Amino acid sequence: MSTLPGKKRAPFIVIEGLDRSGKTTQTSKLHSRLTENGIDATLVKFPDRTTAIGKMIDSYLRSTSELDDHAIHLLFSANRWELATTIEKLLLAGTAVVCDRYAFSGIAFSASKVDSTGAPLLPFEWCRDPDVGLPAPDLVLFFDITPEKARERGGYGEERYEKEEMQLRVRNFFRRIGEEMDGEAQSAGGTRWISIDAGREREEVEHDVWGLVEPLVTRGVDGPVGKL
Ligand code: T5A
Ligand code: NA
Repeated sequence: MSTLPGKKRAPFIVIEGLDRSGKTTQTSKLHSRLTENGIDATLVKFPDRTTAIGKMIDSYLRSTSELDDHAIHLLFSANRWELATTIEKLLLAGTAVVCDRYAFSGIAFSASKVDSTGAPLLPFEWCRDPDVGLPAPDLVLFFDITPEKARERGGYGEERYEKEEMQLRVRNFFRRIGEEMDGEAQSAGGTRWISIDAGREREEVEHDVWGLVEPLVTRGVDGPVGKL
């Protein structure tokens, strides 16, 4: 049952960022802290590797299968559409949704893929299209980290995109998306995009995340769920 005042709905909060920036650590901390404070919250993660589509994504990421670049991009998006109605219903019922990666990862990673000459494989606009119409987050916390800091955390793993040059391109695309979002949010009252220095101690990052999220979940959000 919702604990929000009046006709307000709960907020949709996304934590985005580079690989090893601490998204999973902080989304799960945030979810527990909300619950401990008596606030209804659900934790969601993309890719959701448990669904049929998610299993195809998982084997692609672990390089046990090959897929056309367009096809895998559309699967990542389809994996979000599988949960779109659920997310919207939760928010309207007063349950905050905390999400570990979302459409911005979809765009930034696919747009960063290049051929052997360094030319982009997929146009930025094409990468954006399949996610148009998905529930829009009210707040995106972008976890920024340098490759040097990521390396200190045991470095990138074995998965397909966990290479330093790829991560640098992804970082630039995330910044471009953030700048565009900021402009739109100011005019249309849409998504707020806030960059967080994720290279610091866990407790410092947690403190900043809570400071941004707590007022939003307590106040609630007016109006319907936005659309990307
Ligand atoms: N992808 C994803 C797409 O291409 N398209 C899409 O549409 C989507 C949704 C897998 C890949 O898929 C791509 C992006 C990815 O390349 P994933 O499953 O989210 O995506 O990736 P994971 O491997 O699960 O997670 P990440 O590598 O992104 O790591 P996290 O979640 O950012 O970091 P976390 O919390 O697991 O922490 C990493 C390590 O650092 C430590 C942790 O204990 C852990 O060991 N750590 C810290 N150490 C020091 N200081 C801190 N502040 C720390 N915080 C955490
Ligand atoms: Na993660």
